[in-house]
Amino acid sequence: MAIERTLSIIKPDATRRNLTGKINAKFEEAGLRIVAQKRLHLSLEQAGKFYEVHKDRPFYGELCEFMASEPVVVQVLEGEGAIAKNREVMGATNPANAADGTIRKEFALSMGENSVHGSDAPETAAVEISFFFSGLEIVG
Ligand code: RTP
Ligand code: MG
Repeated sequence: MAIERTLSIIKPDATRRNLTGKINAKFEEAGLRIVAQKRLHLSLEQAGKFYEVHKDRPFYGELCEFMASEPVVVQVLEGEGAIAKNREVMGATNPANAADGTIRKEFALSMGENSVHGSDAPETAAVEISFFFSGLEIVG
């Protein structure tokens, strides 16, 4: 399988509870390398732009407000099949359905406050990585 890069976000419910290191350990244990990382406090406008694909969904307003409520950690993860592997390590969107050992099973509070974001396909990964990082900031 090819080496891929994917965009990951450690969401405000996790940064608030000081879980950045524990979540990063899950990525590294799964063979994903953190090749770029920074902590940001998104504005409501930035969160809205990042989640624009969801703008017609009923949870859009709540999602954007949550993502702008407290700092996030944005990161690029690299590895073999990194996009699918990261989704596997994250677990299902709703923590009640997440498999044992996944980040969301262990740490998520609810469907909204679910601790992590991960790109869902190669096309979205490319767009989402360039939303936050320049090529110079990614060191593989
Ligand atoms: P993400 O984009 O954050 O990695 O999560 P995902 O692919 O598993 O889920 P997606 O369908 O893309 O939804 C994006 C985020 O919106 C929030 N959400 N809330 N209240 C609700 O019904 C609801 N549905 C989705 C979650 O925070 C989800 O991660
Ligand atoms: Mg998604």
